[in-house]
Amino acid sequence: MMDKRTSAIKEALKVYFIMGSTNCHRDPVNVLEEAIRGGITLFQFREKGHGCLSGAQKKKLATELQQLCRQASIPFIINDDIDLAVELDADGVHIGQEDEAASIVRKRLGADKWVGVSTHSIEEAERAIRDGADYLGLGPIYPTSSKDDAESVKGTSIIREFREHGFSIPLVGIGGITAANAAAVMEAGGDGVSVISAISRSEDVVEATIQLNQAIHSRGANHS
Ligand code: TZP
Ligand code: ICP
Ligand code: MG
Repeated sequence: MMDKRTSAIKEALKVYFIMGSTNCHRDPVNVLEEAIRGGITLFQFREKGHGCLSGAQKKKLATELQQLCRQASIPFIINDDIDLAVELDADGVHIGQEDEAASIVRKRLGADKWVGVSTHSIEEAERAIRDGADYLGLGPIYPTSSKDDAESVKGTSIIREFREHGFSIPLVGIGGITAANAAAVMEAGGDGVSVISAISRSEDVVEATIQLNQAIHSRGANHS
């Protein structure tokens, strides 16, 4: 039997929306509102890239987005910024290989918060799990234009390899995922899909989110 924490995380990873002000053509608050209406299951505030906010402005936007998540009972994760996560009492942090070790993040956040780690190899994953990660982000699965320093494209085979290796930790795919290719991520053994542009750049955010939800529940997706 899977413990309650793990099943809650797997459930939350299904439609994982990541966004910051630089990913939106319009007010990020409206974008998140619509994404919530469309049925996202988890949100990550990732304020990065050219022209991104910092200091008080970053904190203000984070607070507004967190408020929306709270109203909708959607967990609110912060990318990289552990200080901000502690200050706002966020539900968790997502870090990459170039950030603080997961063990340090875990100590700072406490046992109840969720710690996600981006990993690109079995070795990185073994370390992240040892260090107390709750879930792993795997990618880029497909080509992406949302991350300048993205690693090489991995395909869905990285998810399959992790499962074949025996990892039971929650896994989410990232990078170039859309409603058209999301089912393949689930079929390979993913617990969900995380997306930036498929939602943030969509003309119709509610509809795009509904489509992603349908895709991960479609035939061919993993129902285990
Ligand atoms: N990490 C790996 S790929 C990526 C991140 C943050 C960007 C994903 O954005 P998109 O627009 O869903 O490809
Ligand atoms: N995976 C996830 C879930 N979030 C990220 N910011 C990332 C990889 C780089
Ligand atoms: Mg990082």
